[in-house]
Order: sequence, then C-alpha cells, then structure tokens
Amino acid sequence: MLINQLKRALRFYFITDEDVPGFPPIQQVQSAIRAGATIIQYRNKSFSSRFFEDVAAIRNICKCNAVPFIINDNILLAKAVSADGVHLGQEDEDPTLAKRILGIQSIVGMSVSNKDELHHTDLSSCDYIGTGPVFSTRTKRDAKKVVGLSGLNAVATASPVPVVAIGGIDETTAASCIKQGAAGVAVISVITRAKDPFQKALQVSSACGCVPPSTVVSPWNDEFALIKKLIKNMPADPYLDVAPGDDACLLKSLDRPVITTDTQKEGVHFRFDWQTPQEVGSKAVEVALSDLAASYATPVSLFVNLGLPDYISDQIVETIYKGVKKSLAKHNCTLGGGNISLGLEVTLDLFAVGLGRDDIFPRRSAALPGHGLYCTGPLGLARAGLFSLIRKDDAFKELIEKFKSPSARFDAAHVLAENQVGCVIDVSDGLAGDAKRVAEASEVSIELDLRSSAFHPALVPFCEKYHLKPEEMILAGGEDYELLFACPDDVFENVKKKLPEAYYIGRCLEFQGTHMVNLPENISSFQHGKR
Ligand code: TZP
Ligand code: MG
Repeated sequence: MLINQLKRALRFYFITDEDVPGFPPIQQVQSAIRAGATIIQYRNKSFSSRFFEDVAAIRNICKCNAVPFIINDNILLAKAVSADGVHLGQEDEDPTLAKRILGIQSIVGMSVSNKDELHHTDLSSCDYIGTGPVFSTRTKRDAKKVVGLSGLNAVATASPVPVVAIGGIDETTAASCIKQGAAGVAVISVITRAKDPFQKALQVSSACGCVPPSTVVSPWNDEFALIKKLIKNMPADPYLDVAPGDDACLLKSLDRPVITTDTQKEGVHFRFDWQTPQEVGSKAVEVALSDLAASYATPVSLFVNLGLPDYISDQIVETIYKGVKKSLAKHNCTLGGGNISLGLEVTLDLFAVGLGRDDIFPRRSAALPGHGLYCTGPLGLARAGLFSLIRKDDAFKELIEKFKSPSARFDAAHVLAENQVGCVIDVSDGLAGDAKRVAEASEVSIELDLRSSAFHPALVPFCEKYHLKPEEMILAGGEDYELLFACPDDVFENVKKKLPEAYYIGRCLEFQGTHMVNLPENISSFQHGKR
C-alpha cells in the first residue's frame, strides 16, 4: 500500500470491543464498514483459539469490502488469518519481527503515547503510530496520561509516519484531531456502547470526511452463477464454433496453432493493495498474450482457470474480469472458456491459443554470430515500479504504471515479422536472464552494450534516490514485456524505420566459452517470488 493510500485508510479506524453484550465483534465490524470505516482492528485482550472462526469471519468481511484488517498484539493470529497487519504496544513484540513474519508489505502500527515516547521508539519497521489517549477513556484501563489536542499535535508534527489519534474520541472531536495533523481517528466505545451503534458510526464517519459504501458485499458462494456473470456479453469470435458455456469450446481448425500458458498468483505476481482487481485481470492477459506476440502469432482464444479464496466477493471477480475483457478486446482475442475453484489466494492460470504465421516462427535459437541484439522499448522500469510499491513510495508514478500495466507488443512483433527477424524473446525476467537464454539456445556469446541511451529518463532520478545503478535494474529487472531480438544490422535499419523506439543493446559473437561475456558478477535474473 502506498503512503497516501495508507493515510486514507487510517481516516476512520474502528477497533473491536471484546465485551459488549448482544453486540459481538462481527456485527460491530459490519456496522462500522457499512458506515464507512476505512480500516478495522480486531482487539481482544482475552483472545483464545475459540475466537478464531470469528476473526476469520471478520477477515472475510474486510477482504470483500477492500478494508484493511489489523490484529492487535498477536502477530501469529495476524499470520494465521492473513490479516493485512498488526498493531503493537510498547511492551509487545518487535515490529521488525512482525514484518519478518507478515511480510514487508504488511501494515505494522505501534502505540506511541506522547512526544517523549516517540523519541525513544524505533520506527524503522513501523508504518503508522497510534497516539493517545487524546481524551480520557474508560476503554483502556492502563492507558497513559491524557495528551490532549496539543500533545497530539506535538507527536503528529514530529512523527515520520502517519499518526492515528486514539482515546475518548467521538463525532464532536474527530475533526479537530485531524486538524491537529492526525491522518485519522481510532474509536471503540463511542460506537460500540452507543444506543444506536450504526447511526453513531455514520456520525463519526461523516466527521472524518468519509462516505458509507453504497453496498457491503459478501464472499462468492455460487460458482455457476458467477461463471454466468463472467461470460456475459463476450463478443462473438470468428474462430469459435461453440462459445464458452458448454463443457468445452469448439475452435475452427487453425493451420498453425500456437499455444502458451502463464500464471499470475496473488502475493507472488500481484497484490490487491498495489493493483486494482481490473489491473490484475488486464495484466494477466497481457502477460499471457506477450508469449504469442513473441511468437508472431495472432491471438485467437484465451482460457482462464481461476483460484478464488473464500473471502473474495463476486464483485471483485467481476472487476478482475473487466480487466480481462478489456485486454482481450484490445488484442481482438476472445474467451474460450475457464474454470473456478477454491484456492488459498487468488490465482489466474491462463492458456492462450494463437494463429501462427505461415512464413516465420521466431526462435530463441536463431541468433547468429555477427547479429546485433536489439530491444523494442525501455527495460528496468517495471522492476523499479515494483521496488517503489514495496517501499510505499508513490513519487515514481510512471514506473509504477509500467509494473501494473504492461502491454503485449503485437505492434512491434508485426514489424519484426514483416522484416523476417528470426530470433525473438519477450523480456519477462530481465535482460541478463533473457539474453542468456538466447545465447544458450543459439550457442553464441553475447556482449551487452548498455549505453546511457538504454536508460529511460524516468529510471535515472529513481536510481539516484535509492543509490542503485540503472544498468542493474535493466539487467536484473523483470516484467517489462518488451521484445528482445537479434538480426543483421541492415535488417535493423529497416525495423527502425517502423519502430523508432527500438535500440541497440549488444552483439552476438562466436561462442567464447561463456554465454554472457561482460555481465557483472552479482547480477542474477529476476525470479518471481524472490524479491
Ligand atoms: N489506546 C489508547 S486509548 C485506547 C487505546 C486502545 C482506547 C480507545 O478507546 P475509546 O473507547 O475509543 O476511548
Ligand atoms: Mg498491545
């Protein structure tokens, strides 16, 4: 989650109350989210495993409604229910350990009651702090001294991370806490002990400047109804004799079928706090079709096998499919069929069918000594975008966009095919790894030539900020999905007329005993799951 997203999420922070007769935490959370709460914390000082199912149910409600879910104190409970983070007190466990267990992307909050405590707290693994009690409260018996609005302001001014005000806050004081520099307010009893908790939650929500969502959604539970919704309004496909809806689809005969598969997994390839569901769907299609582009094939049909956890709503799946359909329409490809099953995280396994050209099928093994090595567009940007997302840095929007929304380069592939370029690979794993694949398959050596012309302007300030070398991003960074190709120089001259953005990046040589002759030693190619 980027820093501004986190600040927005902290606006109306609802914490469950463990002990309200007739108003259990699940109902509390439902009311709070219906009223517009932007983040939920499960707090139960007498937690035991018998509450586990309740916590998992709250996690489901939060996930379905895209509201981050935080667990108070208990890192392992947060891990067990796949919560988004944990909130720790000064006497609780170490935030660094929390990050190690829950992942660098998790949200870790700490209680810091006043400015003095702030100076003595290591915030290097903290994403936000909770400060208070701002006003007197009976909810936390061991709460420290009331700090008032001035104490809140002192902490908010000095804190390097966003601050949430807590303690005795109600609908009449929420706005003044935000005025003092708090990103938001955390509340318990004003809502849970109110006569009408939902009405009270609406008042707090409005005081925080939040709006209630139009609907509160529930998890998917009917596979067949969901499939019907997903395949509705698919455009007619000239290659499909029988469209999705039957046991299998019937493709018209294809002279040169080109078939490829790819997968996108939540937590490995994408995260919903980085990408919208629509972006996830669209990228999955672009990535799968990129292999068709690198094979000079025209897209025909795509098959999508979805793994869905129990907490995903129909609405989120439909939005993923909005992205799938958008990219399919862009590339004139239709959906041949699919499947849905329960999974631990969202996964999209994709199978793409394309029509190969009669005259040429490019191969990684077709590079010859003397060929130049070229690329259709900038490299390293997607990796830098991913790096920005991991560090919650939204200063480099262009880089983040490159990571989130790649495009299969059918336009470039067409130019290469027309020029009979025989050796192509799409750069999904970084230049070092993908160029090496070409060199190995072609039994040549490659000498890379990373002139500064290969450095996209957006990469330079990013690398300066993080003391990184642009060439390392280009060599090791994955997921750009540009096409890397090898051909004689005169062929490239013709390619360049139609693809002015293509550029020289190295040369193929007779095999020299090693495939990559001038690769820095510490470069290893990008591998999903290893970040
Ligand atoms: N930490 C400082 S004050 C407090 C906590 C958990 C309790 C806040 O509860 P309420 O009911 O909103 O005053
Ligand atoms: Mg605690």
